[in-house]
Amino acid sequence: MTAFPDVAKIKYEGPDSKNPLAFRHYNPDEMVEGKSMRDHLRFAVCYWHTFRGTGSDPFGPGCAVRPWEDGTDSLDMALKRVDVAFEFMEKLGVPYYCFHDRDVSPEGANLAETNKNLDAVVKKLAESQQRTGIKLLWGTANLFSNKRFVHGASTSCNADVFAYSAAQVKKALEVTKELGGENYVFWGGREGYMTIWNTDMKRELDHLARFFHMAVDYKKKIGFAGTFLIEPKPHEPTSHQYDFDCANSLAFLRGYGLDKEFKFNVETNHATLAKHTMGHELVYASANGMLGSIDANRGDPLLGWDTDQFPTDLYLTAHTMLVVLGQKGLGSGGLNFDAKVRRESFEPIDLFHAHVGSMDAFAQGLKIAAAIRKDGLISDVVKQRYSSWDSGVGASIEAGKESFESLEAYMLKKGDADKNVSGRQELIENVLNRYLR
Ligand code: XLS
Ligand code: NI
Ligand code: NI
Repeated sequence: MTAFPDVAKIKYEGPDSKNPLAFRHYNPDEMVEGKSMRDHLRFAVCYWHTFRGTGSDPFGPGCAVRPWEDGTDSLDMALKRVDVAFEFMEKLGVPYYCFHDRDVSPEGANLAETNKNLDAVVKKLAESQQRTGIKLLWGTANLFSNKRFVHGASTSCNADVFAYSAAQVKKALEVTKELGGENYVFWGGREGYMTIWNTDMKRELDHLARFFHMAVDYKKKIGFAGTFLIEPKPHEPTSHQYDFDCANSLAFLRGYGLDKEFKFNVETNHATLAKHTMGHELVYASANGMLGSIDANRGDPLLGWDTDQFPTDLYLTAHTMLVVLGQKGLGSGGLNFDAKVRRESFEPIDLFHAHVGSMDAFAQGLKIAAAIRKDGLISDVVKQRYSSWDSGVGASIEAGKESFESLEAYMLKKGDADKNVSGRQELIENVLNRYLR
């Protein structure tokens, strides 16, 4: 059985290729700054959108054509779907995938049955990984779809739901470890609130921290060597999510003594929902040593929700890769396409177009970022802009040798600050465009 009979393995054909099912830039073995594109980009396909997405939106049900689906959420279907997923990923040539427990296997009548279902699918996932060489970038638990999570999971007002969530994450950690997962992600789901009037915020935050501490303890106990990643998101589904953005999440982690145990999985559309650019979130996380992985997608400037579109904007991919190169890679992290095809793109082939285009956009972004770094034109402008800190009073302040009194004496003697120089934004933007030809 093949799910994609019309698609052969996607190959690199070079920038002049007109073949929509070929890479024009993603050439896995091509070396950039001494490392292969494959190792720089560490692409992952996400199971939830790509193999469970139906095209439903708040205004209508799913309409995606998926001939291999039998319309059930049965264990049998879950097992068949693994073959579809691995056929897709092998043809695409991605090294990694990511999943939530409930994407890959259905819930049973109780926790024990649910875990049993998961074990059956994990067995097949392990065999498929073995056969294809495709690896697990990260695993996670879905603590938001089932109605028991209506008030959240670890921040629920119902202590039993906290307990259920702990049991579920325990199991998800075990299977992630079993499958050689390189990270484990915590996205808040419904960890937040709809109205402050019914919410004991302090208690909920304490519970969230308690949950993370338990997860860290269990990680150490079972010897899971992957990285723990928090995925910030400011809103949706709740009106105020607790892991709002990178700065807010870092403050939370530090406040509860958890910051050494986690990094961030930064998602483009979450950054923009927080009224940040992706660039802001990436640089903030990276500057604090917290950039662990990326959920690569984009939003729609005219729609106020997490549209999770495939990223094709070269300004975005080039800047993202500039930050990644700047910190010498993502370590155990990667670029996970947490993205879904539009509802209007309902044919199976659209899944290939979407991934091929975004992989190419990131490969091109990587080449652009490397060229920007090589030329140094932009970094020279930035360096020049801060040159007053390289010597004299600037260097002395940075070295911690000055005080309010000494700086007052310095300025009284000098009379006024040196003249400012231009920020050169337009110049930088023009230089940038030279690389995006
Ligand atoms: C939802 C999140 C989710 C996480 C994994 O907005 O992006 O898909 O990546 O739980
Ligand atoms: Ni995500
Ligand atoms: Ni998201």
